[in-house]
Amino acid sequence: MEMEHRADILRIFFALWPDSIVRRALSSWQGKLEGMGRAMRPGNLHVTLVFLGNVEASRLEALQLAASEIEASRFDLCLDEVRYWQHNRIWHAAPREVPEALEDLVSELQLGLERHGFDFDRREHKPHVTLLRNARMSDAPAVDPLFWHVRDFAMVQGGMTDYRVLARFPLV
Ligand code: 2AM
Repeated sequence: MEMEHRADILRIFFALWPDSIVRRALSSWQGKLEGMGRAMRPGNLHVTLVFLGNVEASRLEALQLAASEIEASRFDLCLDEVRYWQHNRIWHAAPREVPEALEDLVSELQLGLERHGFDFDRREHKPHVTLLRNARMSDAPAVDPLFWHVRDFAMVQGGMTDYRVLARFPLV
């Protein structure tokens, strides 16, 4: 007798995924905010580019193909501020100036996903790394600017505790 299968649904987003040096620096910024909220696991720190949410496992290959067609340039991202957002109670790291190449990458990715019939969260993109959730406000700690040489982006699966990089796509 044939078993009935429920399609696997995965929580998917595209992100800039830091190397260990950037990760360590961001984790030390979390240390400056100790006690102010729930720190994200250092291994999960990232900048979301496009958030899709639920994607059927059977469509992952098509999604990966869509992302691999993206042609976008490498860039340097300077994270130089730690800020608090009251509306979602998170402390995050952010660039004072958003590089044009980052905005281009997000637009290209959105266009590519649209072309392949994928839906995603269309709210205005505000690049940031969430450091602490369920957090309360205090004075923002001072930080030394952190230079992140962005050479690729990643397709990521969200989980209960850990995020998993499913694929990486080089920038040219
Ligand atoms: P956040 O850190 O500001 O909450 C995984 O959930 C990642 O996708 C997080 O970085 C989260 O941003 C981001 N994200 C963007 N849009 C989202 C949405 N509609 N729901 C959940 N997470 C979203």
